[in-house]
Amino acid sequence: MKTLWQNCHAATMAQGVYSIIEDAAIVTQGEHIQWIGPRAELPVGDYPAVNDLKGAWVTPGLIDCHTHAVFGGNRSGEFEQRLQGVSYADIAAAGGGIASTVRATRAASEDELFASAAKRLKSLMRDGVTTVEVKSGYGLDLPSERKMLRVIRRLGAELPVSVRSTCLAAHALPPEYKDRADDYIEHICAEMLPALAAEGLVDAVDAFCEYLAFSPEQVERVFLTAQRLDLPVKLHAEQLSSLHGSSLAARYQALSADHLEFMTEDDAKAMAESGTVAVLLPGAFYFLRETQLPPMDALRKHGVKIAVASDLNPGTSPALSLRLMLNMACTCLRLTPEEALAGATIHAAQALGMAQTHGSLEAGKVADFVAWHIDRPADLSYWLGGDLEKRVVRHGVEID
Ligand code: DI6
Ligand code: FE
Repeated sequence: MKTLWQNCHAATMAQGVYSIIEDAAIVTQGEHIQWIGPRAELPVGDYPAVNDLKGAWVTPGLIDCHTHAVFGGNRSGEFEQRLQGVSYADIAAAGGGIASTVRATRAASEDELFASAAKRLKSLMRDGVTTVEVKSGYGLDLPSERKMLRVIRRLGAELPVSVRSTCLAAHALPPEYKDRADDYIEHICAEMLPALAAEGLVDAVDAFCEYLAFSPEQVERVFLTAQRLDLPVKLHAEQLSSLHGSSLAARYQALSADHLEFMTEDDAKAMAESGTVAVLLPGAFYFLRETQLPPMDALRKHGVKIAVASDLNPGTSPALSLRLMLNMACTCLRLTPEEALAGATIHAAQALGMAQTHGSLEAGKVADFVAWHIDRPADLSYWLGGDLEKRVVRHGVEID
């Protein structure tokens, strides 16, 4: 069915900039954009369905390219403890932190995990998110990682949002492998990844490269396994210290390296050469009250594509609004609103290996877009959350 959407302006985000079309028209055919341009140039033809967007600004559907939205339990009690002066390390030593989320996630049923994650995704979707990546990584054994990944697949099947699933088995050391990190990595490479990939549950493989998680050598073994399984890789790198995980990621043509506060200029050069996207996570930066900023000048100088994501997780970024993250990316990390919007559209699509089909308003791409009743595109990173009036179209069909 051919549909015309008009009486709008478009920030198409083609080439990673606003690429504004004033008084635009969009023609969708089924799930795809068939034509977009100035209304004055609209091809003459028969448009059986016409939508008046009443002067709205149309952007690509937002893409949250880094979340841990599936988890059991809740860590707001730890948040209170931390504010009373108990350190993250003390909480972890007392069995809290990631370990407590792992216990709660292992104990939860698939239905329970689905129900709680669906609520979180619906919150993101109220912000115009039409594509979201979700990671495993709170199961840390084969049955529990499988359970998380199955929930992630089910979210994509049952909610009107496109979901990419990333296996983050190398997130933390499970208690049964205490002091045996290399053995756990071996288990991931020999058993977990091959089984989960064979079950079709994995779109990409991620790891946490950090002194309190896994070393670059251990991460490289996971990457080699992913390569053998023909799966793209991503990496949590340079969040708390500089181990040059982002350069390692670049050597493996990673889709993205994420966090990056402690990366160096050489890391940025390597990422630019491999086309690895820099995913910035201002929610974690804010929630942990970090002070080390990612090297924005080096990223820009070398032309690294920059994305912005929520990192939605119970420990370091309980973020339920991607637009709030855009504001924080501008306020805390010094992005421009244009860079921030590119970070939640076309560059986020690239961080998921979806840039051929998603992330910008161009003929031939999937018709995922949002018509916002705002004055200017910068409003999307200006307001601190809230519920902006809008219409959301996914795969050419309006959703509520
Ligand atoms: N980096 C983080 O900040 C989180 N995971 C990661 O790889 C921490 C997740 C948690 O505390 O639950
Ligand atoms: Fe993360």
